[in-house]
Amino acid sequence: MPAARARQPARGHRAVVVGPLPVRRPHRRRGRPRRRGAAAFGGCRRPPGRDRRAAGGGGGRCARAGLGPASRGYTGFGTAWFDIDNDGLLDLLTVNGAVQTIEALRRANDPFPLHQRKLLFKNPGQGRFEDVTARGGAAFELSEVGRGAAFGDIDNDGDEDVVVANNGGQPRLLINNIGNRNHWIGLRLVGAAQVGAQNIVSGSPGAPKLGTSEGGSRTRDMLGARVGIIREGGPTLWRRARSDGSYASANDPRVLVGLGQFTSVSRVRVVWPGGATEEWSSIPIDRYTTLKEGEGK
Ligand SMILES: [Ca+2]
Ligand SMILES: [Ca+2]
Ligand SMILES: [Ca+2]
Repeated sequence: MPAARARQPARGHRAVVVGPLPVRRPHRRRGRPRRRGAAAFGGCRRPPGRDRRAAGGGGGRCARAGLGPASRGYTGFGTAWFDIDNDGLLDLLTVNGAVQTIEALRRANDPFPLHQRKLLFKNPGQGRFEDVTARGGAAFELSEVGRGAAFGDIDNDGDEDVVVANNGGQPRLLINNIGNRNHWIGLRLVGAAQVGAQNIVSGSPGAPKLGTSEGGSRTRDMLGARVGIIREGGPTLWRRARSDGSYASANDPRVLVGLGQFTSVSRVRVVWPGGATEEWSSIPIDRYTTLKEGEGK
């Protein structure tokens, strides 16, 4: 069991709001579409890493996890497991939009009868997800033709934000307002011989910008590397450096891990794509740190 429980957002709290981009009225408000088509989670998968508890199990357990029935009738395009409240348990967002005309919308003479709501699921850590879409904020009141979703900490404040692309509509920037109420650790994993002399370059928001030079050489993100966050008195949290995941979208390749109320990390273990394993200690929390292949222990 973790040493301390993360704070939960108050019921009714708006977890995510639309950021600088304007909010316009939806084509039709809410309007749950008629149940048709494939369930968004018909092929439910575990999230990246080893933390089975985060997903409520593997394939075939969607119904028991509370995901299958809740997502049936939606077509998910942009999807990711991400820790919206940094409590160490991966939550789930799906950005939906149909590819076949929704008959109820067509009958209502909707000019673009493909729009669907986004869905947001909270992971309480007990193997079953909670549909918290109604508490998600203004962005979740919109019904749009969602396609891409890019996940990353766009404002470098320690929680994951989302950029949503819509077919025939405006993009949306979903700014996370609750994640950095908990502790977190941010890591950028770079390959050997691509960076300069520094072993660890820290700082938040002083983390190196993606694709920029560092120490005179161009950096390369080690996509596919797996990261274990080892905490005294708590389970190891495994994540993976990745930019893939959603349709026509690229995620922030940095690894951001919510720590809940844990105020330190014992060690960070990295399994590089080539198979080598290294560890670092004394990595600060609540900021970003760059780890270079070949300079761990
Ligand atoms: Ca969470
Ligand atoms: Ca953020
Ligand atoms: Ca934030």
